[in-house]
Amino acid sequence: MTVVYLSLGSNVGERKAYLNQAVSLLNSLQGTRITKCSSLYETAPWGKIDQADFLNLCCELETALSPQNLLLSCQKIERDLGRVRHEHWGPRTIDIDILLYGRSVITEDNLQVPHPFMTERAFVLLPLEEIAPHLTVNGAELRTYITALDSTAVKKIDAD
Ligand code: PH2
Ligand code: MG
Ligand code: MG
Repeated sequence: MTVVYLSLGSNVGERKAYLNQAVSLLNSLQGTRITKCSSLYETAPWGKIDQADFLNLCCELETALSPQNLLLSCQKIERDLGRVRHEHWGPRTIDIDILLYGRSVITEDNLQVPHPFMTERAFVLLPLEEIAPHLTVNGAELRTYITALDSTAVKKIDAD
């Protein structure tokens, strides 16, 4: 079993429902179980800023799936939840990104781990720090990256 961290985001339609459904579908993948899930975070769009705000979360899971099979499974869940790929970094019902796969470093055409932008994105680092405060990425603690970023547009939503 490998411990994996994922980032999930939605900025179209019933955002919270899409995230909940995605987490539940991830938990039912073969040989996979969700072990931690962060709070929801309301976040301003990053990168391509002329689109609606996102809800983001991070989760931890244990899986027997290989990185490529986990990627295929995440892409199938994205399709099943109505994701249509229009434009790079554009609006989406659900996006599931593999952040970390154990301590593996993966540099394949369709999969880079650690996720190449994770250390620049407060919408990834804050929920990730909530569930895994002691993680290090590329040799540095999450806090080190967070301190260097503007996280004012990443707001934790209280559970209801
Ligand atoms: N995802 C992106 C691009 N920009 N911004 C926020 N706040 N949240 C996201 O999940 C996000 C983004 C590409 O996947
Ligand atoms: Mg993404
Ligand atoms: Mg993605």
